[in-house]
Amino acid sequence: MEGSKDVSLLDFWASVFGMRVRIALAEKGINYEYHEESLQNKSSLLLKMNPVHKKIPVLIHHGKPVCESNIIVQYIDEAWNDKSPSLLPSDPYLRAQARFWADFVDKKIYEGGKKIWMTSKEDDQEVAKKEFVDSLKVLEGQLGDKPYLIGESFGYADIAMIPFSWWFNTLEKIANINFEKECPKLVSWVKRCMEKESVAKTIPDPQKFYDLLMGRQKKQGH
Ligand code: GS8
Repeated sequence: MEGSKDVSLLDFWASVFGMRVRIALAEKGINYEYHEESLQNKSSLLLKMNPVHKKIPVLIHHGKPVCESNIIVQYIDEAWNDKSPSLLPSDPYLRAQARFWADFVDKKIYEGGKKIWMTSKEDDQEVAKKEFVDSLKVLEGQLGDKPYLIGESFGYADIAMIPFSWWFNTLEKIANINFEKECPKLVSWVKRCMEKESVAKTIPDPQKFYDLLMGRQKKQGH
């Protein structure tokens, strides 16, 4: 039996990337030691374990680091392949599909969402908002009438995307996006995912994202 000392996670509570890893570990029922990092004052352990990017999350298994959230989730699935559920499908084509959509989330949803509050000009914000909503609609097209992004079970692509739903409430307030109207099936998918304990206990209260963003903007003088 592996003790929790063999597995540690360097993370930051508000990180959507860290949340992916926390959800995957919870899905597999893996015990681990959680280390909260300060991103303004990174620990020497983080700098040693992720010297390339110096970013969280980092999973440390038997003293060896694994970096980059989506890579960590794949590692968890492979290193604990004896534990159910499998996060990636067994069919190679479906595995490729799952990876494609997780990559889409990084490129379009993360980048697109961030742009909405990073751009100060109103016109640019409108463009960013449209791009973001369009990307959500593309994702909703992939979902179709399936319960989860790749099929019948919650897995890798869902784990890549679900942490971003933490932003929705704030984007409704600051950018006037009506998610229920724009992408109702995706909203139902969020609710379905939230019924999983692994997800519900990982995604913080939406108000906390609003407070974080407002605090940050105040500091930057917006
Ligand atoms: C992104 C991790 C990341 O941006 C992944 O793990 O998927 N592609 C990576 N981590 C941020 C915190 S979350 O916004 C981070 O550690 N930033 C510290 C820094 O940039 O110095």
